[in-house]
Amino acid sequence: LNPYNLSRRELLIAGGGIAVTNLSIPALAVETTPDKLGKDLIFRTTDPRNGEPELSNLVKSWVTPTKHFYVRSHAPNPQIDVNKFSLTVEGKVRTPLTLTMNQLSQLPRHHLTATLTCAGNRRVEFNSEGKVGGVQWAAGPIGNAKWSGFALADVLKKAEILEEARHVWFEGLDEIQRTNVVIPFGGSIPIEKAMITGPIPGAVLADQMNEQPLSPDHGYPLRTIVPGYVGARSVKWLGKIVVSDKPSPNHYLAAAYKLVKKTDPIDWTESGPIYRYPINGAIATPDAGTVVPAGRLDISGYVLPTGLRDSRAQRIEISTDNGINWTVAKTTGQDSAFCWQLWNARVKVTSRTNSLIMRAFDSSGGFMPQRVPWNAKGYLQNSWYRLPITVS
Ligand SMILES: Nc1nc2c(c(=O)[nH]1)N[C@H]1C(S)=C(S)[C@@H](COP(=O)(O)O)O[C@H]1N2
Ligand SMILES: [Mo]
Repeated sequence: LNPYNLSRRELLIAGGGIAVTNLSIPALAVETTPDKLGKDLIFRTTDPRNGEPELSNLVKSWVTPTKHFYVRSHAPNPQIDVNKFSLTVEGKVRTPLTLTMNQLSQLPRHHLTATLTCAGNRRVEFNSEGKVGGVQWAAGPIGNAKWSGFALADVLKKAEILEEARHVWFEGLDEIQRTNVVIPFGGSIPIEKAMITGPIPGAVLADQMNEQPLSPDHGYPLRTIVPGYVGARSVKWLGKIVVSDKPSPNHYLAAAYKLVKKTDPIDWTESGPIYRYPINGAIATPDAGTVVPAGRLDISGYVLPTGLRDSRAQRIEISTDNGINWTVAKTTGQDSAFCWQLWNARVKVTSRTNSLIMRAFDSSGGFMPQRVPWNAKGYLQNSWYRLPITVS
């Protein structure tokens, strides 16, 4: 009855055997104090910093406050002196560039709200079929923030890309210790995505999050934001852009972030890198393991439609009887491109209810399937979200 790998302490907080008597009040959020870097998260690892918010905190607002926005880092935050900082643009370009923050600021500024989600969101749910590697994420490594910065396309136009350009590589200024080498985090996106202009560019070089300069955890002073793609493509502490005819050879594009079954090298070669994220969602309140009386129960959560410009959440459904009957939930946030939606529903639970199930559909044909095949790295877990509860 504990598929979310919650610690005993978290379970006590979640249920504690205390019946929730006032059904209109969702389970109480845990009041905690932000850490030195302003984060109010459950840290799965502290060095490097990997933390996700309590789910009840996550769905309090459509725009996620920075203190409740997950952090996923592969190495300690690099210390960057913004006065010495510059972004290099090289490779298949006519005019290689070195841009200071001041020079970048000459470009037109773009503001957009977009959801970032880790490909490992809900990873722990795979463990019942076989332990998966990586940070043991529940459903919290996702957030919707206001980003501000410069269109990657504007920078690439300035650099004048050559005919043979096919991919744009990003390289961070962090130093990740792998077995025998130290490497930066990196990745790439296809040139077609990189060159998209307009109000929501294909990629943004962001220097602000939620109307503040980026915090050290989120990539200060500059990061990529790639709407519609898994978080790993949004490289933090961005130091270098390379235009190439090939995808990035960086480990985090060429090897990690693939759906593989085993240690078979054929599997790794056959499967391509993950770019776009599929639809996903979760029930955020009440907490897993909550004890409730039979009757009406208010629940809430989030849904993220497929990472396509025109995809919107279409139908969010809840079942209290293991998927026989479904109740349609109401959305409560904004319908905006590349953004999640929040939802709530009032359902009826009976003494036979042992879990709540959530699934969703989007306008681009995406849906949360009943099951997804296990993969060794635990990526893209977007099956029906099951929340165990006890009806007293
Ligand atoms: N330089 C750098 N960029 C990075 C990472 C990293 O470890 N180093 N992690 C990536 C991953 S896996 C995710 S999910 C997002 C998380 O962004 P956040 O920490 O701002 O939430 O950043 C991506 N960009
Ligand atoms: Mo991630």
